[in-house]
Amino acid sequence: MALLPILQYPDPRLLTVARPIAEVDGRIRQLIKDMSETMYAAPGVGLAATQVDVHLRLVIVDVSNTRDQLKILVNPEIIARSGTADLEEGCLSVPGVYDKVPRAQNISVCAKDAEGRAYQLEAEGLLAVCIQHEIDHLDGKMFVEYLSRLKQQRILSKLKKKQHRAR
Ligand code: K1U
Ligand code: ZN
Repeated sequence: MALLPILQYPDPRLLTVARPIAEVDGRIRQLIKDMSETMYAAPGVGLAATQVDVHLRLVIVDVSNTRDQLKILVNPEIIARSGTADLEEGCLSVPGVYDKVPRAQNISVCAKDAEGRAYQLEAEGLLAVCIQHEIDHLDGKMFVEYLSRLKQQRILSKLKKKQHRAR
């Protein structure tokens, strides 16, 4: 079992734009295994490779109550969006902060699975919000960037104090 360290905001590595995955090979499948163990242990409902300091376009999500509906999205691309979601989101890289940000309620996303097979997923609600949040991570964008300057400053000062105390 490999639990990977999750980068904590404002670590500048979280701003890196991830590269597409050329081939889904054994190394990527091992990364998927390690990321899923890390996400379930956190616990979280999603994780982007960026958050474990691997700058490749890979996202995993599981929003099920039973925690057995893992979805793997290699090189995900949103091809359609509709509606407006009204959900608070959180982030394993910004612990203790929850807020609403503008997201589509429904999305269609193209991706590859752990065998490198292309598929299309129709997602709504929390699953759709989570996938949008994770793809933002791959593009080096943090959900707090959607919040007001004042909120961002408060979050930064709270997390910096917390990180200082943990040293
Ligand atoms: O990307 C991440 O940092 C993971 C994040 C994903 C997310 C959650 C909610 C809305 C959008 C994106 C989390 O998983 S935060 C933790 C969390 O929300 C949760 C954890 C356990 C059970 C249920 C929710
Ligand atoms: Zn996050």
